[in-house]
Amino acid sequence: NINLKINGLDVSAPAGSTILEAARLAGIKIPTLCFLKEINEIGACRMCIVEVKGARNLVAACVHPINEGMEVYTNTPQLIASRRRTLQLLLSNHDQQCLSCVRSGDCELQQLCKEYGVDDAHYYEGETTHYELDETAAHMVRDNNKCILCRRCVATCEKTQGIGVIGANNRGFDTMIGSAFEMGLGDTSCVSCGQCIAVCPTGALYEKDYTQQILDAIADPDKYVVVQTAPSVRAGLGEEFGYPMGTDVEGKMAAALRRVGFDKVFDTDWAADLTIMEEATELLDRVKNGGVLPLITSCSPGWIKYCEHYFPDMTEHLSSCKSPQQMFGAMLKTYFAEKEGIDPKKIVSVSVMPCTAKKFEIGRDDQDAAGVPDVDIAITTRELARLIKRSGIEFTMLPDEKFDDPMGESTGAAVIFGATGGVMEAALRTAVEVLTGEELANLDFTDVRGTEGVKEASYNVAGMDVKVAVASGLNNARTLLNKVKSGEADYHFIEIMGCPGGCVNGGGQPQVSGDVRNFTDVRGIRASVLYNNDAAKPIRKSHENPAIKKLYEEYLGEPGSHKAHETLHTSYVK
Ligand code: HC0
Repeated sequence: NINLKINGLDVSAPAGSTILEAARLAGIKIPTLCFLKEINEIGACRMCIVEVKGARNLVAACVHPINEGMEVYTNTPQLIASRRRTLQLLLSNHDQQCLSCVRSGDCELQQLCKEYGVDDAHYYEGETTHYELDETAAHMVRDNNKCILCRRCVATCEKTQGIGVIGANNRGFDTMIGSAFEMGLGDTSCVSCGQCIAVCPTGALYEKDYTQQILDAIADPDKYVVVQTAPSVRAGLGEEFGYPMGTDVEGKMAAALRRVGFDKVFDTDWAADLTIMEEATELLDRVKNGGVLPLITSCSPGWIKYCEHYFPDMTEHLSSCKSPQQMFGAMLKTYFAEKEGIDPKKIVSVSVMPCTAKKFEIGRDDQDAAGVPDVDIAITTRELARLIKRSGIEFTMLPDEKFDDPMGESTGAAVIFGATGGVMEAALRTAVEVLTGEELANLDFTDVRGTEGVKEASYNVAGMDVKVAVASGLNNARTLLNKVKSGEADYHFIEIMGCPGGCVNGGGQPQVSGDVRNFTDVRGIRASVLYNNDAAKPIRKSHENPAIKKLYEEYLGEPGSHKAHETLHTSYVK
């Protein structure tokens, strides 16, 4: 360890730590705006500047390493004045429409202005920039009038996702974040993952909000409005209501949705079990009949779009299964509608997802099993929180309630879909039992758990070595796909999720400010909710879900049947 003094206190921190990290260990907060650990370590915003005894200039704590005997000061009057000036300068070219801003209350710039006593006065006269909103993408809006040029979004798009469709255009005062040739985001090969929104400190990036359309549909007596909730929403939503990260709010969420006024409160998890039935059947079919291997999962729409744009020669590896979101919508408007005698045209199918790419997915071709869209409106976890608040519901006072039948019944295999490796584990639980004809003694495939970007495992099943791999985050996906392409790896089955850590860390989940995110295992903590939820379930294998068995008996026949293919499968574009 290295010994130093911070604000006169003796501090000891591991060698290689930055001043920011050492201060954090000592319980001293140094403000940051641009810093994102391992992604955006550029020391550009100058909020984290500190004094180091003997140094000629102020240094950026986020990138400056500690040394033995160093003396650091983090809160001198000079530093506070400097940070105030930085904030005043940022505000001098910021639209300051805080009241109407989607981030008001959890904006990192607003928070720092409050802490440093910087108000909305106009500190500097002079020219300001004005930008049109970019609303060209299906899933989000870019408002450069609120951008502080921190470049977190740029770094995330390029490094985490390996995409890089946004960057700094122009120089000096005219610098703005945008796409090449100032194209609209919707005209680029952006995959709609929303990871840029998740890291934005201000209201410059936000999802297209559909909460009002849902309230309008609910108020319309001619509409039958049904909601489904993705696995990861229950693991994130609580954060919007003050619960600690890692709180499972499944029961309160179901209660809230009922009080918002949905006619049925169903669960995407039901359709995740259905996906496993179809996908395991497809895998076994490809293995037995010499089909294209490896089979790659198709439930993450950001990943699908990425594959179509960047690896078009690999789309034949993709499972033909629609995602659980879309399978749910397809069964809602065919099976459920027929069973209940409801005209599918009257049904408004709403999904709540931790994902922004789901807004894009609902508009893809061939996602309309009943001749109308499988899903009409996809909202994020954040929008759901707004919907609940706008409906005057005291979330924390709600009882725990259950989902409705039949499309609310699910197994432990389904809920883990939201964590990287979860779809793989769920598929293995079913495929292994089908292949061997025997019950698994242990359902936990721990090799594919955990938040590492790429995981590999091999299982001997009925005398055959089944090789699997799991990747999350698209830069990791690229690494894995290149290994497959070059022949270096010969997997049978691959799970890919577009967001690092899987859906629990999706672009539609509650935003986590930089000063928390940089020091917290957000993915692991949220994933633990799903694994605990799984462990507590009486049924933990998709093929044992009674509601899914009934669906096959009453409607679809066998997994992989003609009817299943018509309603639950799709194709891809190159
Ligand atoms: Fe996911 Fe899904 S698990 S993509 O990660 O497969 O968004 O949570 O809903 O569709 O089930 C997201 C999460 C889902 C789907 C499911 C899958």
